[in-house]
Amino acid sequence: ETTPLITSPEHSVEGFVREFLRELNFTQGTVLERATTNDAYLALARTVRHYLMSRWIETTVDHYRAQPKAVAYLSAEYLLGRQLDNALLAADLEEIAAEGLASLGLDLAELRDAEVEPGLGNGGLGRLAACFVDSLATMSVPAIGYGIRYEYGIFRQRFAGGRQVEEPDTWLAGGAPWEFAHPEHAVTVGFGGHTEKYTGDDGVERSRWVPGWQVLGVPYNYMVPGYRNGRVNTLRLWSARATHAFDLQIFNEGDYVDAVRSRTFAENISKVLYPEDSTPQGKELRLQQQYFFVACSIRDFVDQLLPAGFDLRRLPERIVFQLNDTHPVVAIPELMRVLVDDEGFGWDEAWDVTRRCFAYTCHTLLPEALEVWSVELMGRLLPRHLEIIYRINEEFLAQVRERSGGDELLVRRMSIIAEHPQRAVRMAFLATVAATRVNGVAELHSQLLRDKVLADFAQLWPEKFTNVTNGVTPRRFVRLANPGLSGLITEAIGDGWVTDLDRLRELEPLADDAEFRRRFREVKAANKGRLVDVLRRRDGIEVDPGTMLDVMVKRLHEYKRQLLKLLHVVTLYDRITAGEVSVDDVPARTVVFGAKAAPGYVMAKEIIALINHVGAVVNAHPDVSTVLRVAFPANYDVTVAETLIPAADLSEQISLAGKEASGTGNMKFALNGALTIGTDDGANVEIRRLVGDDNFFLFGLTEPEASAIAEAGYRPSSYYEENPGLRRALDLVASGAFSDGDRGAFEPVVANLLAEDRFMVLADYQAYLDAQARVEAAYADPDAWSRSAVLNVARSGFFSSDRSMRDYLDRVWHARPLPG
Ligand code: 26W
Repeated sequence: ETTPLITSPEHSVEGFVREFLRELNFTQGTVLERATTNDAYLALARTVRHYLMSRWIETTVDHYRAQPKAVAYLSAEYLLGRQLDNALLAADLEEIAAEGLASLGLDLAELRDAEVEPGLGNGGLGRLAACFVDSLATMSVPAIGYGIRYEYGIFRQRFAGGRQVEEPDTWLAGGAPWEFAHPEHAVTVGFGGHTEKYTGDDGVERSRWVPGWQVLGVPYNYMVPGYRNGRVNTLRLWSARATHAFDLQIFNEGDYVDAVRSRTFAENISKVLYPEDSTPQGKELRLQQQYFFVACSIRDFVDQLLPAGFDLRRLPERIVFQLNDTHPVVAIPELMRVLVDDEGFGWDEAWDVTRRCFAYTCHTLLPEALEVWSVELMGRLLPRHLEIIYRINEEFLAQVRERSGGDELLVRRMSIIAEHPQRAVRMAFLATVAATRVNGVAELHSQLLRDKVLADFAQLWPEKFTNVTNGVTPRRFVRLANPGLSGLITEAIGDGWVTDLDRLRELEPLADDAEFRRRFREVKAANKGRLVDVLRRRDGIEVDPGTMLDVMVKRLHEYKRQLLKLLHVVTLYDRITAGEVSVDDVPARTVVFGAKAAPGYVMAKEIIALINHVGAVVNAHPDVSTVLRVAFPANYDVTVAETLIPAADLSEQISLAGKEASGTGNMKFALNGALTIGTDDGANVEIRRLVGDDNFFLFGLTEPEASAIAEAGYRPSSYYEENPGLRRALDLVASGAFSDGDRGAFEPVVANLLAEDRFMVLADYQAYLDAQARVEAAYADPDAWSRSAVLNVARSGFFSSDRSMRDYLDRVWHARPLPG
């Protein structure tokens, strides 16, 4: 039994103001007259927290009492975005807070802007994790998110001479009002050392791990409030600290300064998020991060969330660990080690339990993004885990041999251990062998996993493979990001859509209602106005809100083909400056880019520089700039997305078919009433099927077509030779027109397109331009365009992450909500 809870502060303006002033005085130690904006923001955040606290404790206690089957989401990344607005929304405090603060002469909007978003992720995979924990809380599912509390999140991007410069993200510097540190629940994790054989009391030969060094994992808890359902789940992020033993030896040797310095070695583990996306860095520190957080999480679940003396043979009844890509896959040998070495299980018994506790989601199709760890590194850092992986592999391959009648080629292909170019552990294979379920993140992606990436495994275990199409949270990406549209929707169909997004269907008839469309356009215009203000204040960029907003925001990667969008811009520039097209005949557009490049990805950084240089020339041209402008605000993040997406008219989703696993930005745009120009790739396929062909601009090669061309030998230069428009665009870039006459500046980019063009930009160029011509024609009819836009909103309810969670619950987790 727990002691009765102190009740939440009173849900009224007076109650709120009292609590806020108390926080300002007693926690911030200041008074209203002297408070800085940051003081007021911190006091506000803590005030809101108080309203959620009793729900949080009750949720935790209920879960402990009921011991239901819980979901543990294991993810190296959570790209959370700002917390304040989401907490205000969940606690139903938006109006009370605005009014209460105003009565004190404070502006909620200004305090909101003081929050630095926790950017603990790179892109799609990290943002997906944040949407999923939001949906799980809102659906009252007993769930916990586990991850890493990076001291520095994704780098801050600035441009110098158009080139990307990275700066550290000091998100904790202003204070961290949303986190709760629990050093008393720290966990010890070992690394390195060696294993030794011994004979157990039962006479059985066993192996045990003698780690060479240890670190402490300190949990930091974050609230994950459900939307007005009385539930608050937990996100638990681990921070690395040095243990005492860590430096004791050096202390004893008498070097105090060295001893203190050595502590930073341990603390480096959670220091910084790796900014590589889709290109694994085989860095030792990264494997340390991965093992660190999953070892802490498993220990935590077993020791803290299960009752004392729980029979671990029944673990699969209580938990499913969802592996967010391969980053947490070392959890599999870790659970085996805990069961076999620490708990005395037999191997088979332990394997039976382990297999039933894990499910694996793959988020990529690029072969180079499939993580491998060299046997040398794995053996040095985690020697016992390597032994366990070898044994898993041995037993698995015996099974393959038996089933295939000794097909040694197949055995080699499926081995968890790759032999070339070096002996290495293939983490995706390990995950696939162990997991109860393996899923892709959109229908096409799951199909390609079955047919290509993991085809041998799908043959062996067809029932293991499933699809769960990604989703996004409607709370953050519609209700909060687009209050205008939310108001319009709620007025029309009530507010049930916020937690039941399929109800957006009820808007369909309104697509044919001229008055509704007019109001929809009004909302879009207001959102553009909001964006104009933000870009002016934040970046000093002037955007004309009267132009079509054509937006491409996502990580910079060759497969996503920002270059294809840029070639469209260059072609428009070329046609206008050559006098082939009159500015009177093209609708005015603003092309907005937002993208960070991995710091070591040279080509991606060249592309960023090229976009900025083309943009500078286009924007400075007296004629061209009347109908075409390029805006590339630096440091695209969740906060920028929240003002950019609701303002967009056109959503660019133009990856080469078969390369983008799903995309989730595509869903956010459609839900906010932008039309998509896109390839038949990832979740675009499902978006187009749902919104209808007439309301989607499809272009480009299909996946089978692209594969066939690659197979036959792709020759990009033939497209250059045969397409005069394309030739002129590339020649223009190569001529130095965008680099003050310097012909060498972007030579590597052009040369790569002509010689290799791995992602078939040139092959899709003409189809893309034709599709953009269809966009222009459609945009010329505002009524028809807004009809399509409304239909995009009405038919995109499927892309709620609540639906993704229902699919995981049914197809993968076999768990249920536990409403309060
Ligand atoms: C370090 C190596 C590394 C890092 C990140 C390899 C792979 C990744 C991720 C899997 C990349 C990623 O974020 N994938 C994206 O996941 C989204 C959510 O499922 C999808 O919508 C995107 O299509 C996919 O690119």
